[in-house]
Amino acid sequence: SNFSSVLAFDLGASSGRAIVGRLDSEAGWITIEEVHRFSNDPVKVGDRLHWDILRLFHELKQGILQTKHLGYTDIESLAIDSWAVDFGLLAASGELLGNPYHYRDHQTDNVMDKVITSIGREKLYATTGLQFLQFNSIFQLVAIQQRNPELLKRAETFLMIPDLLRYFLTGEKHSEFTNASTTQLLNATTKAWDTELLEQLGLPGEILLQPVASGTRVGALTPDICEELDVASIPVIAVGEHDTASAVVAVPALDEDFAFLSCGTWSLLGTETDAPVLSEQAQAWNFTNEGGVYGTNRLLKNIMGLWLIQECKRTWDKEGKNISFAELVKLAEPVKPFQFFIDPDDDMFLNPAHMPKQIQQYCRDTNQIFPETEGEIVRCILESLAMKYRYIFERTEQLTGKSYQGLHIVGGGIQNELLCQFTASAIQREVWAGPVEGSALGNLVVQWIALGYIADLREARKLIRNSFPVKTYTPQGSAGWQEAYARFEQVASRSTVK
Ligand code: ADP
Ligand code: LRH
Repeated sequence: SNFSSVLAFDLGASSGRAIVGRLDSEAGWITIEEVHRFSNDPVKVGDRLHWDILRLFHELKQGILQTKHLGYTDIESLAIDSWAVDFGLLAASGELLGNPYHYRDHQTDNVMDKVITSIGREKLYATTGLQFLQFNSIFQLVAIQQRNPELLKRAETFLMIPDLLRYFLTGEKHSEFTNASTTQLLNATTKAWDTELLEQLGLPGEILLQPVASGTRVGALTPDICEELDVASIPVIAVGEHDTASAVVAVPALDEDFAFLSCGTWSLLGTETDAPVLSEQAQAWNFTNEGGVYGTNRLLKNIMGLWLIQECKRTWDKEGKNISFAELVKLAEPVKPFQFFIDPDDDMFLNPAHMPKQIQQYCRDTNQIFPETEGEIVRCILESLAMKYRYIFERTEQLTGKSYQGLHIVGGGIQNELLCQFTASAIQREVWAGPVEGSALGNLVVQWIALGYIADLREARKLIRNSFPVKTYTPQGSAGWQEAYARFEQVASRSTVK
């Protein structure tokens, strides 16, 4: 038949979803149905912050059950993608050792600087091509080694979050390439674990598995799981298991050269290149080179993103206010523009106890008046994010020597239309928003490429372009944004290397 159905699990830092995709290869048309959605709530125990990994595994099972209950009996494969950098450690018995840490756990505070001192900043960047973020797996491993060396001693296998959940489903242990590239332990040139770096840090290289290419079949549901869920076995594919790798697969670009913003908990802004960009300028601006599917490279920068709003919302929810994201945007809309700015990427916003107070503190520290109402705080965040997008967009153009006509935005953040409009106005180019389920779609189409239904990445992007709406935003009020950008830059220059 011309039809194929596959199942994608896309786990973001704020929520996860199971999405069935149906491809009509004759008509060149994809449809999707969200069969299950669940929140992803980190859990703090003592000083440590963890992911609730068994709950997430439970939700994967619920997703498989829901798929069956909705009548999809012809699922040809499934795949998982998730946020990057985090991992679980397995004992020799194959059992999970402890609960994986959340990348915002404070155990890595101050670890990065020590590693940089011992290895050298230039050397680390030249070797791995990765931006310095204090939570990269390399720094998490060094933090564990210092704080809880017994854990590392007992570990026999290191598995990134999607590798781990896939192992729970299939019983097979594999490391997938795109996610491995976010550890800062993979060599950007050879695409293999950098043994010299591991040795220098005294990390146990033997727990790392050689990465498999994205789009590789890596097992099937175990007989036990099939029996428990009463389903037939389903083949499992390692897609671009880093959610950002999958999101960029789904950018509906017609040109070879395009700029993208993957907009969710994080904002990842950059472009796709053929090879890592390791120039002095890229290092000075702390741009990253992450592995993509089918030999692509992502040159991009992490921007703190909608985490800032999520955390304000969580604080206000605790106070019993329960304001939805849509309502928060409505509150921000009538607020007078350009009154206060933050640099979203200041370290002080990575994981503060009280985000609204932290934002006010930043404004005080930079001699500005500060936002007080919920609407003012959200306005401050959205304008500052749009300004930071411009800052990184311009630097992306400078690094590649290319000029982009507009910016593609994918991910849950495009539901925030005020942010999309601000972004177009800030960058003075068009913004093309869609699809909203970028990572899940990227996950689905790589499964279809692996199964032989879609020829390649180019055809996949064309199919997505045909099947899902893209909304265009055009710049407005350019003089005001231009003048305000100068003030944003001045305020943000207070922050250290960004
Ligand atoms: P992740 O995959 O990182 O968990 P998503 O891509 O699902 O994140 O995006 C979630 C974000 O999208 C929320 O934090 C929120 O800011 C934004 N969002 C979701 N729904 C809406 C809405 N109706 N209006 C405005 N913003 C929204
Ligand atoms: C986005 C993301 C991003 C990483 C961060 C940890 O979900 O994968 O690409 O930097 O989470």
